[in-house]
Amino acid sequence: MKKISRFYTRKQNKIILIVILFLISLVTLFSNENCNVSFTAVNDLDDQAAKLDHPNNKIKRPNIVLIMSDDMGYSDIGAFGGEIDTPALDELALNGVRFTQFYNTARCCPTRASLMTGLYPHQTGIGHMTNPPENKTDHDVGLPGYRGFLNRSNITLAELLKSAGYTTLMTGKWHLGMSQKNQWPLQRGFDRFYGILAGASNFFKPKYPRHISLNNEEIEIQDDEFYTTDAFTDYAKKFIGETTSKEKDKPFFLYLAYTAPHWPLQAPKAEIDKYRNRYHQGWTQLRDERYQRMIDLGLIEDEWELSQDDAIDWDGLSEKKQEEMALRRAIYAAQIDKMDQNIGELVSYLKDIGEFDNTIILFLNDNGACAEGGMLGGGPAENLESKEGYFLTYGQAWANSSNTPFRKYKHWLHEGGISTPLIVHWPEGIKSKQRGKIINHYGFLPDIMATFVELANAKYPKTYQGNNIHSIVGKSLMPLIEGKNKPIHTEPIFWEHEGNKAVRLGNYKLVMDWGAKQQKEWELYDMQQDRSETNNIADQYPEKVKELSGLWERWAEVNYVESWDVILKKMREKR
Ligand SMILES: [Ca+2]
Repeated sequence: MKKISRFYTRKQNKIILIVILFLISLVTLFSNENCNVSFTAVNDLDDQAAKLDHPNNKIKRPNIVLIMSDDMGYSDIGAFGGEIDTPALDELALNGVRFTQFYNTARCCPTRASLMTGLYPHQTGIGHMTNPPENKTDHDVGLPGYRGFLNRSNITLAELLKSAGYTTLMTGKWHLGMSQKNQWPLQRGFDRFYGILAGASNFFKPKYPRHISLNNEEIEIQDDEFYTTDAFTDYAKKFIGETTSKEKDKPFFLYLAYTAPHWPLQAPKAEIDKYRNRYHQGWTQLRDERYQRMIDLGLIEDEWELSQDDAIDWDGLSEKKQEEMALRRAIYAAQIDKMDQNIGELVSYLKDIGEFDNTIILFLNDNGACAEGGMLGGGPAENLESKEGYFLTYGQAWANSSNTPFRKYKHWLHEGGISTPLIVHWPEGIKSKQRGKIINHYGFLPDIMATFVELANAKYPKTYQGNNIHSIVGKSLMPLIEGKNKPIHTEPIFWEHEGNKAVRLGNYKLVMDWGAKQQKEWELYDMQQDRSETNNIADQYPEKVKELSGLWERWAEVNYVESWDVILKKMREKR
């Protein structure tokens, strides 16, 4: 000011001072406004993450552990009526909540696409399947809903949570695109990845191109004791240990996607031995026992009939064939048992490092039990109990019992294809009076994104990395988890997979199988009275059929769903 006063009069100095003060206050005002804008109307999360004083960093938010199994039946685990020993999951269910009507999308890839983005699968480019490693464009038919890899019109759970200040970890099965590096987990928001990029692998000896990767590198497995389920858990613990020891207050997100009990049927001998003599009674008796247990546990209504048996007669099989089928089932059960032991190990680890109480754990499965391989399973019986083979299954007859009491399997949109157990456990977030509760309101995969947005106190953006992204589809599950007895979905939810179609609105579900030779008919079910879909009421309520089918057509039109005949033709032309 001294210098200035040499050249200006006292009056001029005063004016300059006022102007400077005015400018300072103007700058302050604008910078505050900019702050407010960036926190209340975020358009691109890159901007949000760049703010060092991000408000999320000051709030104690839970760690999030999302565990998914692969190709498991609705009623396989103990907490959902199964006879398989699953004490770790049962414990999480008893001290958490169980959703009895949670829906996936009937198949590995579209489920992962929907789960990871909170959108309908066709919106993400994976309306059908992901391109397999053996043929890098096999499922890319050039239509936006069917590209075979996760497109960029979305933000993944990992990208969203990372932007909101989480460390993001993944172990297990990706299956959302592998032909180009920009489709891999580290390029879609994960800080660390250990697992398989492909959809399935040998459990003991995974090899290229169905190999194990660590971050962006392929690694060779030479350990004779290697078993994927164990390795996925070991790396999950390792990753958590690394992040919590370095940044104690930074929350983490772990996506642990087991490949169990997807084929090939492969499990360690000790676990197979546990079940070796448990399944000689056959599938029909197993199904009847489960059905009664599910009623007793309050998981299903006794007015829901057990759906019609969809298996051949067990007693009609030779003794040798019965032995083989009991062994196939024993290995399948062993795969689930081993997964549960691993979940128990992860829980113990979280307790040991003091992170268990403020970690929300969710467990679900990606599609209904798998009937691939025919009625009595596929793959050579001589490969059972070896470390060899890739395609080795337990077949439709056993899958029918795994999905008790529902109809159909993986691929289909009847309840046996799309119903998954969902367990949510969170000591600090679920009140003691809620613990052990069974929640019957329905939800579906996109709700997971909406739930995580709420848990992380994050914002779901309109654009991400410069791309416009689709609006959020799901609703947060938190009101139901907290005990509110009110449906979260008042709007219809939809499915399409391989030409099979379905829509659910309130108690009604409309579903149609794709027919290769002729168009099939819509079936209508009242899910409150008949969730096992045994009584088709379409003829009694033609207006309801018209209303729901109209909603489905409009949904399909704006969500990149193409006629399955067109997709089949395009795939045939490519091959
Ligand atoms: Ca699957």
